[in-house]
Amino acid sequence: MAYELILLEMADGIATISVNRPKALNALNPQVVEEIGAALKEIGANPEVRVAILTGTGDKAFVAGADIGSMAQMTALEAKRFSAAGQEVLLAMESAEFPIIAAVNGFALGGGTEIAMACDFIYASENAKFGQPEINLGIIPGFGGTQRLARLVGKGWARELCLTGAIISAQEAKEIGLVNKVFPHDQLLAEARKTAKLIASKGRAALRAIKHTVNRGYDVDLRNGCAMEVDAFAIAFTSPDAKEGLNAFLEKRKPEFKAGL
Ligand code: DAK
Repeated sequence: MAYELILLEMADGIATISVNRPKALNALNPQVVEEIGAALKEIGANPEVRVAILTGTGDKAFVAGADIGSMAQMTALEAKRFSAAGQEVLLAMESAEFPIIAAVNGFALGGGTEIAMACDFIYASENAKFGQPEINLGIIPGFGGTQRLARLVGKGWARELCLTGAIISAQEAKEIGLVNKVFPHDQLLAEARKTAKLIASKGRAALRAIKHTVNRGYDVDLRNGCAMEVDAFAIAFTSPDAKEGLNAFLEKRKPEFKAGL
């Protein structure tokens, strides 16, 4: 598919999706949401790709939220469709067979924080800013913000951020557990790529099993989560990668994981 509002690059086992509307601070309109969904499918169909990075173009914004101009003109039905499409894409990110790293290079507000939270973890540059300012527009988060934020940083912070609309720095976001690591602005993408490269060197079946078990297990009680892990372990164990990993250790060499399972 030809993309107009995102850039998709796939090289060395790593896909990079960049939301590309820098003049609108990469705000999400229905077309951006649709193109991200299409990109996820294209990446999933490429057996060479093991990991993805989501970022924004320009120096100022990752994603400054849902596009307020296009939202203001929506009928209730269009707003419902937009919300449903957004939720579907974010769920597709979580159930994708490859991990996704959010490289937050500037404003990640509203839908921006929400889409970052649907990634597997977040790296941010020092100038990144996070928040759920929907309350200032008289609305509430519509792409799962009330849910994912509470799960990631706890109900107290989720309530404070959603109720006040406060914007927090990358460092504060790190302190509350929203962000894993903060880097100088010009090093963010290189650092995200370094971690992506490390992940891309691992076995595909194990990557998928870990991602799915953490995500699905988080929503159930410990006993059921551990039962999911038992099944996922067995599936990963039967992959050629598991054989390679175990043999490589015994033969005192580095494993070479091919795209297994
Ligand atoms: N939408 C559309 N355009 C935006 C935008 C946005 N979210 N954010 C920035 N822009 C545009 C600005 O209008 C401006 O365009 P021009 O005037 O140059 O044409 C350009 O980007 C540069 O922005 P500023 O001139 O404002 O730049 P500043 O550095 O002065 O300020 C800022 C940066 C990020 C603090 C400010 O732009 C800002 O406050 N932006 C809005 C941030 C925001 O409130 N984001 C949350 C949006 S609400 C739902 C589904 C999802 C959602 C809700 C419902 N369903 C359908 C139910 C999610 C909602 C949200 O995300």
